[in-house]
Amino acid sequence: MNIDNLIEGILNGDNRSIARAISLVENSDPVSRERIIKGIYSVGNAKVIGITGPPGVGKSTIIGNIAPMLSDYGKVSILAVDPASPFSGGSIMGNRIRMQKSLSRKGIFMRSTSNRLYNGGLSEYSWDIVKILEASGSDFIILETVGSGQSDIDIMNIADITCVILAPGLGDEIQALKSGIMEIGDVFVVNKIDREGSYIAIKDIRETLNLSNKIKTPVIGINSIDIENYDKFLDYIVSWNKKNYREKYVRKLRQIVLEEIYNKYAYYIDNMDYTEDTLKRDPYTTAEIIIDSMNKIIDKSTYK
Ligand SMILES: Nc1nc2c(ncn2[C@@H]2O[C@H](COP(=O)(O)OP(=O)(O)OP(=O)(O)O)[C@@H](O)[C@H]2O)c(=O)[nH]1
Ligand SMILES: [Mg+2]
Repeated sequence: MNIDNLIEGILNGDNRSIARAISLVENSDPVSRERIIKGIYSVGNAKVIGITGPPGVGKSTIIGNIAPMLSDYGKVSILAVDPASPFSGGSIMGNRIRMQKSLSRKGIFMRSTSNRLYNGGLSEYSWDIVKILEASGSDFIILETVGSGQSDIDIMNIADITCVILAPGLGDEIQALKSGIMEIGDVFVVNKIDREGSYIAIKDIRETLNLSNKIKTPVIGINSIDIENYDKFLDYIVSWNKKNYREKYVRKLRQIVLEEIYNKYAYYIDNMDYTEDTLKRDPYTTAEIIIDSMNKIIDKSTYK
C-alpha cells in the first residue's frame, strides 16, 4: 500500500489503514515511520490515559468496562502492550479476542503491541502509535501496560493521566510502594473491592501518599465484576486536563536525535582510520577528540 493512501486512510479514521500503519511503525521501518508521522502530525486533542499496575489486578477488565463508558464522550482507542513473558499467552489472547469483538461493535479500535524489543516497558514506538490513533480522530486513547520499572517512566512520558491499578491481597500494595509506582500515579484505583482486605489496602495507600505529600491524589475503590463505583473514576478521567506537552515533545525529540546520532557515529567509529598512534592512546582521550568535533557541529544558533 502506498504511504499517501495510508495517511489519507488514517485521517479518515479507516481502521484497516490505522492497523497497517501501526504494523509499519512497530516493524521499525524508519522510512515509512517518518513519512507517516510527518503526514499525519498535528497537535491533536486526544486525552491519553495510562492504565498500569502489577499483573492480574484487573487492568484489562477495567479497560473493557470504562472504554464503552468513555465512548459517550468521544471516540475511544485502546493500545494494550503485551508483557514480554511467553507464558499464559494463550489465555490472554482468548480474552483479548472476546473483548476486541465486543468493543469493535461500539466503534472502539483496539490493538495490542509487543514490548519484546524494549526493556520491559512500553514499545519504543508507542509515541508514534499514539500519534496515529490521535490523527485518526480518537478523543481518548487508553494504554495498558504492566507496571515494572522502565514502563512506569515510559507511561508518564506518553500519558496525560496515569492510573495506577492495585488490588487487595497478593501483597500488591506493598510491592507497589516499594517499586516507585506511587510516584507516577495521578489517580490510584483499588480494584476488586468485593474481596477481603480492600479497605485496608485503600487505607495503606492513602497513608503512603500522605507521607510523600501527595495528599490530594485520589484513591478510588472499585469492583469491576459488578461495576461498582465507576462513576467517580470516570468523572476523574473525563475532567482531567492534558499536561506536560513540552516534556513529551522534548523526550520524543531526544529519542529521534539520539537514535540518528547513535547510528551515524557508531558506523563512523567502527570505520575510522586507526593508526598505530591512535591505538596507543587511551580511548578516553580519543573519545574526547571525537566529541569535541561533534560539539563544533552542535551550534545553538543553527536550530530553532
Ligand atoms: N473478584 C474480582 N475479580 C476481578 C475484578 N476485576 C477483575 N477480576 C478478575 O481478575 C483476573 C485478572 O483480570 P485482568 O483484567 O486480566 O487483569 P490484568 O491486570 O489486565 O492482567 P495482566 O494484563 O495479565 O497483567 C480476571 O480473572 C478477572 O476476571 C474485580 O473487581 N473483582
Ligand atoms: Mg491485561
